[in-house]
Parts: sequence; structure tokens; C-alpha cells
Amino acid sequence: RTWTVVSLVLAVAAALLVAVGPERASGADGAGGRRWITDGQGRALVLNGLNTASSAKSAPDGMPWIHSADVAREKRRLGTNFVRFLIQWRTIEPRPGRYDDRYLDEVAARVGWYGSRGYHVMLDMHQDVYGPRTKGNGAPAWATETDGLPVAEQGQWELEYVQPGTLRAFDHFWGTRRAGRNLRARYAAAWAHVAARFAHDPAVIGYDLMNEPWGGSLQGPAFEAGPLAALYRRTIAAIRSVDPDSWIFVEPEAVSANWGLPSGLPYLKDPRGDGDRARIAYAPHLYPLPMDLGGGYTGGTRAWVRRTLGSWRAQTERTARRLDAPVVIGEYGLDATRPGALTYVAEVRRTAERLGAGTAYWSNDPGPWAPWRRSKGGRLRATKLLAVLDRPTPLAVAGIPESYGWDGKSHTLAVRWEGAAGVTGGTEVYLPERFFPDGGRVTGGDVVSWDAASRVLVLRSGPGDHHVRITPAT
Ligand code: 9MR
Repeated sequence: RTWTVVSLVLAVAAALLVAVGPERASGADGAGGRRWITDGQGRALVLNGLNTASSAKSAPDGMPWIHSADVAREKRRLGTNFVRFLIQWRTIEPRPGRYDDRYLDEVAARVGWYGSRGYHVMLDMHQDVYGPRTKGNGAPAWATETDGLPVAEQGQWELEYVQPGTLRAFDHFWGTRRAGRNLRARYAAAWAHVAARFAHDPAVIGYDLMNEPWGGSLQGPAFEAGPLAALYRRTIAAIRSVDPDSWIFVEPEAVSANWGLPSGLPYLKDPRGDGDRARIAYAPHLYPLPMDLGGGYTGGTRAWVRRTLGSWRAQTERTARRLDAPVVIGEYGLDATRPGALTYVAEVRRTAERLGAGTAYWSNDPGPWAPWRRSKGGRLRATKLLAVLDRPTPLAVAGIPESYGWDGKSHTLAVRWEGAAGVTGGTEVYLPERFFPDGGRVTGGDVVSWDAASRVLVLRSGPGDHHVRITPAT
């Protein structure tokens, strides 16, 4: 039965991909023309990091596996400036209307580990398969109504989303089946509680309202433009009543958008205002279907995945334009020991550079998906993935980025931007030791500083166009 469902899903997805077709991005083939998430100095941020952590989902206290030293290691080995940090409704609101502030204190302590090292933290209200009562994670037991319907464990965990009990729990959450308790109001209130706690924490850049939303028995644009948008509007209003400034990240329906299909998510107004005032960002995930099913990046699968990447990028640009939102790829990742996996990861990073999108790799949990694994003695050892994730990149651009990207063939990091009024500080780029053992040679710009410990080079900014190229110093 599993395989019947899988082949059905494959057939539908293939048909839709053909219908949608691989599109060329309209306009300039670059990062220009879109909104940017900016830092306190008005610089456009290129968010680059990992998800922390899958282990938090099943930990009774909801904490990820990391200690402060693990954050230090990540900074040292990958030069990251961003983390998508998992939190869960079950640990925030263990009983209806009762919030666990000790849990939020523990979250805040970990946010501090990142913040003290210059990271920007996105808090992600995670769920998979609704909650523990439906064999998933996220929602508290008191908010899980299955009407006694079963959830049978599946080999492929995603298939638990279509088990009767899971579908029913989602239908009751969204209120699409009958008028019952308004769980959406609880969810929005829980978010407001979290936002009130972190509104003035400078390390927290914003909030990812719901991981990989799933409509239960309501699917596609009817779900995204209906109950999902309604929940987002309600939650945005609740958050803005306590936190006027943090970014709010919204995700599309995962099952379609993750595979490069269109999203029907509508424009979401920010009470802060429209245009440059608004701080709503788009944070889709990228998991090409053949890889969800365990395929590598070779042969026919590779051709299909490449096609998905093209269509995913076009659809993401289209939705981001509609939302007038910057883009952060909240998750991409795979078992990096599979054939071709490392090439795929580099391909995704290139796609993100062309989109001008931030990225958070899934995930930092030691193992075959991660840049490190545990040795028999329990120590962390780098995997081959680490070298691919440790990629030269701008971290903050002092103006409006036009394009940027690392060319691994010519060993050149190119960054083009236009200086903008009101921006202070220079453009910061990360130059990993593996490519820049003696630092960078800069053409088309002036170096303000180079810090060999953090491997961050600061470039002078100012008005006008900047076309900087950085190659390894010899
Ligand atoms: O990698 C995670 C896997 O070990 C878990 O069994 C599964 C269910 O909790 O979740 C996986 O992580 C997923 C994440 O929660 C949501 N996006 C897709 C991730 C990879 O499948």
C-alpha cells in the first residue's frame, strides 16, 4: 500500500511539473529587485546557517543536543551567521493557557550562545505529522483531537501525514470540519507569548510561524489562501501587538512547494506598514521528491532533480514577488553519503546565491545528513559535507546587492552592490581557510580589515556601484 501511495504521489507530481514547466526567471538573472533583510546598520544580510536541531523534537525538555562549545565549533568551521532554532508548541504551552517560562529561559540561554558569536537566530515553531499524539512532534496532547482514529507507523515517515488520525487532528486544528475549540487562537496566543519574551533580544531576527504546514483534508491553494493565510494573519497581528520589529517568516504548504510546485499563499499585510516598512519574509523548504524517496543525485534522478531546482526557483521568485518578501531557504538537506549528494548541495547553494536567498541546511544533528558525525569514542568528526557547506560568501552587504556568488572553478567570490544612503559599516565576506589560506586578493574595492581568526574581510562601502572580486592571496 505504501508503494501505491508513493507511486500515486510521484505520478501527480510528475504531471504537475510538466504542467508548470521549467521557467526562466523573469527580469535580471540576479539578486536585484527584491527586498532584503537588513541588520542594525542597514546592511543586507546573507543568512547562512544550519537547523538546530532535529533532536529537540523528541527530547522531553525540547532542547537540542548542542552545548555552547558546539556553537563555537560551528562558527570556527563554517563561518555561519544564522541558525534556524526549533521550538515547539507542546513545550511552550504544556497545558491550555499555561506557558512554561522556564522552557523559554532555556531557549533564551541557547539563543545567547549564538547571539554572543554574532549569529542571527530564527525561532521555528516546528511540527512534523502534527504532534506526539499522532506519532509526530510539535502540538501538545491537549490540542490533538483525533476522534479516536488511528495513526499507523509508516516506513516513510511523511506517509503518517495521510493516516486517518493525523488528518483528523489537522482538520480540527484548522477548523475545517466542524466548529469546535478554536485551537488557532491558542496557537497565535502562544506565539505572542514567545514574541513578548524575545522582542528585545537583539540575537533573534524573527519567527518562522509554522514548520511545513499541512492542510489535512484540505489541500493546495484552497488551504493556503484559506485557513493557512487566516492563521498567519491572526498570528502576525498577535505578534505585532508585542513585537513591532522582528521579521515574521511564513512557509507555504510544504508538500507542493518543497517539490517546486506553485504556492497559493497570498500577500500578507504587516501592521507595521507596506513596502519598505513591512517585515514579512518567505521561508520555503527545498526537498526534490526523488531525494525525499531516498534517491541520489545521479542518472535519471539527477535530471529530475535539476528540473525541480529550476521550477522551485521560478516558483519561489513568483511567490516572493507576490508577498513582496525576502527569501530564506529554511531547510534543504539530505543524506550526504548518497551518490552525488555533495554536488547537489553545492547546486542548491548556487541556486540560493542567484536568488539572493539565505539558507539553513537540515540539519546540524551529528550523522550522515550533517557536516559532522560522532566517532566511536563520542567525539565529533567532520564529514565530507563540511567542505561543501564551508563556502565563501558575503555575510552582510553595505547597500543593495545586485549579485554575488562563489565560482569554485576560478576560485573567485564576486560581490556587486549599490551603495545606499543610511547604511553604515562595510561589506563583510567570509573567506574559508580551505580556499583562502593566506586571505583574499581584492580587485575593484578597498579592504578595511581582515580578521584571520574569524576569516571575515571587511570591504569599504560608500555611494555608487561596487563590483568586487576576491581571489586567494598568494
Ligand atoms: O530528519 C528528520 C528525521 O530524522 C525525522 O524522522 C523526521 C520526522 O520527525 O523529520 C526529519 O526532518 C524533517 C524536518 O522535520 C522537516 N523537513 C524535512 C526534514 C527531513 O525529512
